[in-house]
Amino acid sequence: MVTITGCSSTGNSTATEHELATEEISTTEEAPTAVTFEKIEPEKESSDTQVLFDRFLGDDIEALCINEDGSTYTFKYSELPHDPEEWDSYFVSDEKVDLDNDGADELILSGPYGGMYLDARDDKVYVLAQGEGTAGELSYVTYEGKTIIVHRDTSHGGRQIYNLDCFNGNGEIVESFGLSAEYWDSENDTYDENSDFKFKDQQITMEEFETLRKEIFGY
Ligand SMILES: [Ca+2]
Repeated sequence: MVTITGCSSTGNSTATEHELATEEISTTEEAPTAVTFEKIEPEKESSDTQVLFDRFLGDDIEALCINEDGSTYTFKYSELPHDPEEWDSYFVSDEKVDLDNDGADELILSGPYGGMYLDARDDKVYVLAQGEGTAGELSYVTYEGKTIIVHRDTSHGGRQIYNLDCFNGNGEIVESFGLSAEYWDSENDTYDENSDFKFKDQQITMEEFETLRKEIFGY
């Protein structure tokens, strides 16, 4: 039996309702000509969140991290390593991305294993996701119109595993799924047609795996 080392990134799949997808559209016969998505007052939201991020970066407030087991811890920005000579240091990235699909950009810190994503809500700053080791490298992709947070385990032998989590603006995972190839017994450490490929817990073929990897990750 083989055990995957390192952190599991997506143990929590409790919230699986497709809230974002199902919350829509009351049908009216006379369809309006203009679509009015932009009216969700993002201005105020983004300025409020930026104030919270600035307060965190200024050490005025702490960030709160909620672990998968429900335990929590807080930390100040100054408590993270910031030595440019050290590989495990954190720095503010100038990337602006709405990582949880709520209309406001998150704060991205570059750092070890992909760094850390911070979300501001309810007058607090939360860790939305962070790099969890070489078996849980953090990144994000856009897939089917949503920003999806990825933890990948692709730098070790025997497997290529991607865990994908779609968050909502409350820090909840609304959809969690995986894409993987496993080839633990492969002598040259590559997969072939007989390897074990899965997408969303379903067995798929090598060709389907490669098509999905290309579609989601671009390679
Ligand atoms: Ca957001």
